[in-house]
Amino acid sequence: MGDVIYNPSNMLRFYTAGESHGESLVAFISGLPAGLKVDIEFVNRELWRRQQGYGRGGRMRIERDAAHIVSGVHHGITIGSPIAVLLENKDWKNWQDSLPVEAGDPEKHKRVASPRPGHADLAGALKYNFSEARYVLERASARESAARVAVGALAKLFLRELGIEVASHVVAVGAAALSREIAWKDIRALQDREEVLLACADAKVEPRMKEEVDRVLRNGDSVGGVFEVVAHGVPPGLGTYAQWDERLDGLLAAAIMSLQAVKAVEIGSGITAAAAPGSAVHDEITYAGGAGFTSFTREHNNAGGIEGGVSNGEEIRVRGYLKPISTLRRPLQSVDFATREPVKAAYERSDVCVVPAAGVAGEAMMALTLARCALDKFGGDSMLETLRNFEGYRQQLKNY
Ligand code: EPS
Repeated sequence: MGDVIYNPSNMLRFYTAGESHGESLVAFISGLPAGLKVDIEFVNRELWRRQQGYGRGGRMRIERDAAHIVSGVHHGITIGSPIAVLLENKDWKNWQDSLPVEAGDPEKHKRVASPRPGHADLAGALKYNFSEARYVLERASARESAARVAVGALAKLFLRELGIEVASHVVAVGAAALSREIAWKDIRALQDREEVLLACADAKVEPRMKEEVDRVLRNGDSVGGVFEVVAHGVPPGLGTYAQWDERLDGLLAAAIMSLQAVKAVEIGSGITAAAAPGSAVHDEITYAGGAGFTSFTREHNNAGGIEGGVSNGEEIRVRGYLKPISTLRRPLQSVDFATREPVKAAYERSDVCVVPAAGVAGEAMMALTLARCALDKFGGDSMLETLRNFEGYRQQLKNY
């Protein structure tokens, strides 16, 4: 297996580059088999979905994200070589003088005079030895998640060939929260909405979520929340307990936790399970037939589709818990980088709620993680080979 912690895959690798107000974002993905159809409209729709949601700031009126694929795809299919995707920052034209690649005019630089509590500003400035936080926020910004969504969409197209789909919904915004589990078909249906308010599947709870956003908007504050990402149609057997860094739950937790502003990750009903007796938590097993990969069935899915670090054939459900956005219109106390005097934290145009957008980025991370594990299990340099291997495994499960 691989030699990089939390990247056990020899096959699928991806990276991003780009600053929030730089010329463009770049995403790179290597290891997708040849012969995968690339539906660029689907990729752009995913990018559009990430830009939606009530509580976004002015920046989303400037950007109109679109994927510009520059390598690895020809005649509408992957050719097995690395894929690079560019996403133009439309806002770049407003930053060319203040954030140039060349030395430029130092008078025009836009310093971030005081670090925002909760943001990477202070930790990043100390780490990289910057006298202020401009370069820190440029890369720490959640704008980067657009690049992940672009390659995540390619991972979704790959998974689709295996019959696996990934979708998300918003479980909570501030104190407004769902009190029931939402079925897959209702979560899936959210993707087709042409207007996204808070990506909540419950028509009674969504207006309460909007009220939470309205309240913080009035107060110059911000709000966090919880999104859930669900993968449907996942076969049993992705990930393994055989080695700590190959466990699917660990990989997914790291993938979701790596998203900007996520401070906790839950798999299935992991948080409430900690306070419940085992008899109420574990999902009893029956053998009743059905449409799944095997005839083993479960009454419920508290495990979130993963037992022992291995997918068990149920839906995979992972929740990301977002802290409130750290840029506040009524800023918290901080310290001036130059004078060390007490001042209010810097304020720049900002979102006040990004839970639906984070859910879309969470889908991308789930899709990339599952695609990586599927390729580790099934391999293949071409889709023909991958699908043949997958079909052989499916038959093996049927015959079990
Ligand atoms: C962000 C600050 C805001 C957000 C940005 C994330 O950017 P700006 O300062 O340019 O208004 O809009 O999110 C995006 C640009 C995006 O595409 O999601 C931050 O500091 O994290």
